[in-house]
Amino acid sequence: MTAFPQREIRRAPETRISSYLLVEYLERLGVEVIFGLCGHTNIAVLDALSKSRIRFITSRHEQISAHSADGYARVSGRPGVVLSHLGPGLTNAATGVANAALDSIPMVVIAGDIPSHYYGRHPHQEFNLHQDADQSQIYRPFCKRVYRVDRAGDLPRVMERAFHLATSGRPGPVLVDVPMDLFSADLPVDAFHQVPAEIAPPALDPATAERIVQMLADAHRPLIYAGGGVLSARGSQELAALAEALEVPVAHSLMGKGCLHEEHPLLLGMTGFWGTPIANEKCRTADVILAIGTRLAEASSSSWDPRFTFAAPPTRLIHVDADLAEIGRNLPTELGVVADAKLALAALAGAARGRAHRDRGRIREEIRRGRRAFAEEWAHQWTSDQFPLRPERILNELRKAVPEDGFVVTDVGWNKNGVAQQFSITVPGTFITPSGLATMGFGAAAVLGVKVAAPTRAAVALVGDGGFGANPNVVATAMEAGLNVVWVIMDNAAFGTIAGLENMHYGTTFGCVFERNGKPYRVDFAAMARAWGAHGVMVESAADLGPALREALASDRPAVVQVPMENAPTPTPGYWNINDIYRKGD
Ligand SMILES: Cc1ncc(C[n+]2csc(CCOP(=O)(O)OP(=O)(O)O)c2C)c(N)n1
Repeated sequence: MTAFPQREIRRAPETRISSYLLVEYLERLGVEVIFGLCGHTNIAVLDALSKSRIRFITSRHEQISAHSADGYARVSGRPGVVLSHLGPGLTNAATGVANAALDSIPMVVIAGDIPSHYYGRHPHQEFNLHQDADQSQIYRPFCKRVYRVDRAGDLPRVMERAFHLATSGRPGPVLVDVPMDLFSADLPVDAFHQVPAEIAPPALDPATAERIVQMLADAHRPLIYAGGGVLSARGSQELAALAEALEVPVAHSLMGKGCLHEEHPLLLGMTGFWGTPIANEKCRTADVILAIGTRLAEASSSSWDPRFTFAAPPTRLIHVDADLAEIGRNLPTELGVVADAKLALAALAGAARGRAHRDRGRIREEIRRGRRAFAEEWAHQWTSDQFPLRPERILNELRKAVPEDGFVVTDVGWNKNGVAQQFSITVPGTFITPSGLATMGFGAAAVLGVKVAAPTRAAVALVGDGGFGANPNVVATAMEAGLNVVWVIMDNAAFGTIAGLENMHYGTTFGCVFERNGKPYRVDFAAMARAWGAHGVMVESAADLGPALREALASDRPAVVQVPMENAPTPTPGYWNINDIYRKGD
């Protein structure tokens, strides 16, 4: 019998619709929640999500989705994922994504775009004034990478790259822009086979660790300056071990708040414009500073003016950061190291253990006295009974009501500056704030993602009435998603921080206060919360606040506690160059 070669029978590979494969891939990557808002370009993904174990949290504004994803990422340590519609959906989300970018928060934004076959025909909701299907360009200045997917077959590879880039090195947002028809295309069932590689973060080599430890040990007035990178790397224990081994005081940036227990005897506090005098003074007079996980940003560095916070030189600066581009940018740097903050601190603490160091005199006593002297300036305000309340009284009641491991999420305004300066944070990572972009509207929305990431812990947003008013429909999202967060609104009937600044320089608060017929105009946000089915209380005396907070924290619903407050400025022991710029005309 003649043996004929077997003819290969070619079958079409088994395929499925891409959006279902995409969602299964996200499940495999460990995505547990997606924040977003619907549109005709992304409902294919929504249908796939409806069949998956990934939770979808819808909001009433894409900025809320992006801030919530940001809050979720900060607490969970996983990338936040946002699903957006094209055009106005993506532009609405932009502020939240940009805020995440400037605070180095890992995020993947998946956006629908116009159908690919309408390219060049200017279809509905497309940005095309300079180029067809151009929406992804809007995200270029603040994304680590912007991907536009042109073929369905590219989607798996692009998704893998997006998660890889968002989470590795210096984390940040990545946009994946997908023509809507590609969500309904057929793909081989195994198309999404590649997952991001596990990355071993860069460590500090032993010789450099030895050199840095020796510089710190020999220094007369050494100092460690900790930034948000220490917290995102979960490096607080290693930081404490290094500081204690060499008896080196620790100051921190805004993002570094909480890097050490507030009562740690070597903790100086925050630097810069809204910092503390002792932290600014010790930084300015240090002979060696080890800055780690920080970009030495303007506000925390008193606009880099050597008279206030950092004077390098003569200070010799060592700078350890995940991002090479940050090193040497703002201050002359003697030694730069690209390393993960936790690994670097572990190596340094190991090298420092048992090491002889120069006598630090009475550094702990100096810190204690310096911190106490500044705190005494406002001590009487912490118990003030005045109504509308003093902001310090609000902080006092909040600190007593929120468990130590509860989260305090701020916005911008008195809330951010006051908490960073005066509020005790004892558990690392429980202070969440928008630093780089300082976005009004962040706090009220980010708290939702914080609660999703840590559902059993208290989550409180401390926000101004201006900031809360930017997007009050966060309450609706919290109600629908069953997120029992608390918003504490410091209500001074103004964009108070800017009103104070304008008044200081121009003698007016024009355009910065809320008025109707010449009188302060207050929105009853507590009533609004009740209208949405949430718990809402308007505080009517200083004595009301403590019980109101406890009731809100114990509530089985989201809660708004609105607190009428005096518009008083936060103390500014540092410097900000803007104050030298304003000129008043005739
Ligand atoms: C989106 C956005 N717009 C404008 C600003 C400028 N800004 C900084 S603080 C502030 C006032 C915030 O007012 P409020 O939330 O009431 O807090 P307060 O200053 O009264 O404590 C404004 C408008 C900003 N940071 N973000």
